[in-house]
Amino acid sequence: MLFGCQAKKPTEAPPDIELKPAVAALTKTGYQPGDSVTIQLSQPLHQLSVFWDGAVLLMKTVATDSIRIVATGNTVGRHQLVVQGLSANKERRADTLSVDLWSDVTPQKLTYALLQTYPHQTSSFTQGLEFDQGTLYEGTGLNGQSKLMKVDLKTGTIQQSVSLPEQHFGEGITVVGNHVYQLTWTSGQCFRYTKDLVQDNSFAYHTQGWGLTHRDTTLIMSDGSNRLVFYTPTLQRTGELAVYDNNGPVVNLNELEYVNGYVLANVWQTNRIVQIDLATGKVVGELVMDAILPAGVNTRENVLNGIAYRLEEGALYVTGKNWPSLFKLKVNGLQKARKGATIQ
Ligand SMILES: [Ca+2]
Repeated sequence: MLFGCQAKKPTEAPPDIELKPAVAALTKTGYQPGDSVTIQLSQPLHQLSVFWDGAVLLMKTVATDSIRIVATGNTVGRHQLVVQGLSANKERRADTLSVDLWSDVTPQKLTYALLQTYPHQTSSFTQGLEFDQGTLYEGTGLNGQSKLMKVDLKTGTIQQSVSLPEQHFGEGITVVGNHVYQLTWTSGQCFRYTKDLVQDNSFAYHTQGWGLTHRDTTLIMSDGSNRLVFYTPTLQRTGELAVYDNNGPVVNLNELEYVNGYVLANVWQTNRIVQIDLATGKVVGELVMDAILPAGVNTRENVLNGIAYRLEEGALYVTGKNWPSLFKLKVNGLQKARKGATIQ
């Protein structure tokens, strides 16, 4: 024997544990509201019940090989499906399955016109962009280079700035009331500043920090997934919203901008900005920005990552990491407010 030790007996399951095979399975996990969902059964089940998020959806005296249900509800995201019943020898069998409900909306392609091109500092690794009362704020990233700045729109020059300590990688920013908030990528720290850019507080959170915007006094944060997470101004988490389009979850949501009941998010490593309905999590519109990408910039590396809406003009300002330009756009359809949009 190779190591001179005795061969062990094969491990045997204790006789009182019986491994029960799965009784129910789905042919796929992503559906749209109203889709028919086929649940395949590995054995006939008697007195069968199907529960959708804890509520009875279907009851049958007996089912042999498969059953069909309809994916219910208008809320995108993960739903729980429980299938239970009795086997031929009257033993209880149950399986818990997950159904991902995608959006049933095909995003509308939003058209836009380029109104103006402004200079942008190519040294700015843009992570956040927002207007507040006519002032343009920009947050930048990278360790040792992260800043919060006020920027002169017309010249691109930095009017005022504060640097983050080297260990922090700056991310999204937003202005709520008299304060500016700035996320960090992996430090779990959100810094709060006065509008004179003096840091006066910091708050902890427990995800990565990517993009930041707000609606009223609710902070809305992205973390690289397909979630938007809601916080109070002292970073108490109050809820979240899963974001889906008609092709599945939309991950890598990055810089954010709240506009008229929707959140605009640029999707990391794409030239796409999605318009998310805050009431449902569905992507209802999208902007494809290829037409304005600055020449000579590798936008795989130096991605589009700065969106700021100026309400008084109804104009959207867009830039990217180390881009030489900042663009002012008129986006058709953005001015129309969504009625009854609520944050869950
Ligand atoms: Ca923004």
